[in-house]
Amino acid sequence: MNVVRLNNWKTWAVLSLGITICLGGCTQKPTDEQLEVWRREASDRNVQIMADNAKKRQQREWNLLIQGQTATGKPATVSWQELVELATTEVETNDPNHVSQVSQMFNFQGISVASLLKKFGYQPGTTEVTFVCYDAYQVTVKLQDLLTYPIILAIARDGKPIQRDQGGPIYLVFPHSQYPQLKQTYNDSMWAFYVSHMVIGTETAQVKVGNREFNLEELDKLPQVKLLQPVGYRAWWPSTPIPLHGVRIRDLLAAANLQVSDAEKIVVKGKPPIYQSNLNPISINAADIRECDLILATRWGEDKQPIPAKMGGPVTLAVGKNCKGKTQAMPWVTFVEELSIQP
Ligand SMILES: Nc1nc2c(c(=O)[nH]1)N[C@H]1C(S)=C(S)[C@@H](COP(=O)(O)O)O[C@H]1N2
Ligand SMILES: [Mo]
Repeated sequence: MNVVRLNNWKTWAVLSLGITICLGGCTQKPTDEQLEVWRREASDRNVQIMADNAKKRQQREWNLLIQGQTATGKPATVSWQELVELATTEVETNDPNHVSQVSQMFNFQGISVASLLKKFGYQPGTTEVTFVCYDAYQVTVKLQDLLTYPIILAIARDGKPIQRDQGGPIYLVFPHSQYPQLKQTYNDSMWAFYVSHMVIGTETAQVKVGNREFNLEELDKLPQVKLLQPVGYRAWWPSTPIPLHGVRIRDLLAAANLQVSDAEKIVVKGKPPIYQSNLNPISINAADIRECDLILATRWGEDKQPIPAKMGGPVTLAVGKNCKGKTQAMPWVTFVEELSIQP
């Protein structure tokens, strides 16, 4: 299987700091020197405020969601504060993604995934855990390996928080130096940056459409469609044309008694935070919903296998070849949770 990389996460990861300088409201004409001093003071203050806000935002909002086949089947949210308290495991290793000198060692500090599995439990028969990232990348690790090795969700490197452009604030780290055999199974592509969710096994399918919830049984009762084409997901799918099976979004909207006018859009929400920006939601025109194949897929392959979390399942968006323009170019959303209508 190929790792399909459609987008450059780095462009998404960059935080832009706006700097506003107050030059208005001065009645006496200041000298150029005075202006320069004020400008610098305002700018320094602004940088400080922005940095403080960024720090607060990161601590308040960067939670880790634990979902899927936990012991109770219920999801949980671990706050940043709790993560900091749980981050007691240290791993000395080099970092395949930050190689300045070949053998440079780092001291990573983080939460051992084994301790999270112990805390939240897992249902019998669970074999995998999937880490979902801010940018809609995900990696899947064998449960047995997580129980055997100190694989951690690192929140500090050499005593400092991990910067966003270094994979922080939560970076999945493997003890490569202590257990070199792990490099075979978990190479550099498995070190997941900015992890936002830990999904135990695969969730049960559940999609919110307007005010209604559809489970797999209900989705299966709607007319089933099959698409056959190369997929547009970021990673872990074959690169050859693949059969995808599911339901048309238009049939789903009708089943939920939702009418969409031409002025409205259908917003698709998936688990990864990048899909959930209010400023730039993933949306589809009403006309495209009517006229081309936009489906929520629940199975793949000739043998209609369920879509595992490893591939972004249980429910994913697929865009048919007959869709045009902006819709054709849209991301194929993984871990779909909700469809809603917006003006
Ligand atoms: N969140 C996230 N983590 C990620 C990736 C990504 O796109 N997003 N890419 C993976 C891959 S394929 C590699 S090789 C390494 C380094 O990615 P880079 O070359 O884009 O820095 O990070 C891994 N972790
Ligand atoms: Mo990669």
